[in-house]
Amino acid sequence: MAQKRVLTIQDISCVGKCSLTVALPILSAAGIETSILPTAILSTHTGGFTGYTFRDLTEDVVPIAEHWKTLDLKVDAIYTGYLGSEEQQQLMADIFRDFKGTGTVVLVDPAMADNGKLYPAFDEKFALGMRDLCKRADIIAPNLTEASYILEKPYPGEDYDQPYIEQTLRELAALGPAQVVLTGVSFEKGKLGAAAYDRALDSFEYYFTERVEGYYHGTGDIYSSALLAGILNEKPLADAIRIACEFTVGAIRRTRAAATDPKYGVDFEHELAALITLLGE
Ligand code: PXL
Repeated sequence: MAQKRVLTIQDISCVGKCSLTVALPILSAAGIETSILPTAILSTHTGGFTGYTFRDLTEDVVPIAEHWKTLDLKVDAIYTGYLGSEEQQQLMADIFRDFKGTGTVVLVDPAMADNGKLYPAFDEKFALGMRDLCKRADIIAPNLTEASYILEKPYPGEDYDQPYIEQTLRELAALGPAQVVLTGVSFEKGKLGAAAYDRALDSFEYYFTERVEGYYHGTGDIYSSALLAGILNEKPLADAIRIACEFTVGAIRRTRAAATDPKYGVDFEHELAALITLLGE
């Protein structure tokens, strides 16, 4: 079988594992060739660190893509995460047009917010740009905060039920994506997981694991990378969300047990062997 290739478009945070520094190793471990387009270079991610540098790479996007167009580059998936500017959100439409072939899956993780708040670099206008990008995706993977910004609904905090989640999933799918995976969903104290909706089948899937106390940076990016690894390894959506949940919580559990500072990211490296096993089952 031909090796699959992903093009992933996110920032490089030099310290504090997230975005490209987790997507690359996870997709590689899953046997997927991973091409990258860095959106910005930061000394650290923007959550929990202060004084970080931020070099916006927007002006490099078009020349890089123009060069690739001379290569007849084929990709099985395009996966966007943390973007550096509103202009980049618009440039992604051109990237999707130029590199999306038959069968290419476009996954948009609207990495811009968590816990009811936008990340420091972003405002409401950026959030609406992310909504527009989600319209062009096949699969989106927001958390509940991002879903609220995209749909311009109040953030429900922990005050929601299954009908609310299913309505939210349907509203997100109505924007365009055929499949929606909502992360950080909990209906029961001590449990946390993901809810997914497949528009063509009009079906919902859920998967929960134990909730580990604390806030762990970069876990949304780890989740989306593992989700895409599952999808490209031909897993049905229900299996892909389960594998991504188990992988992510495994990394969180290890990090909690080691009591390391969670802003540096979670120990997903020691879970890669387990991920490979889950993908091979
Ligand atoms: O994990 C999401 C993320 C990615 N990239 C940067 C971030 C964050 C979250 O804070 O700051 C630069």
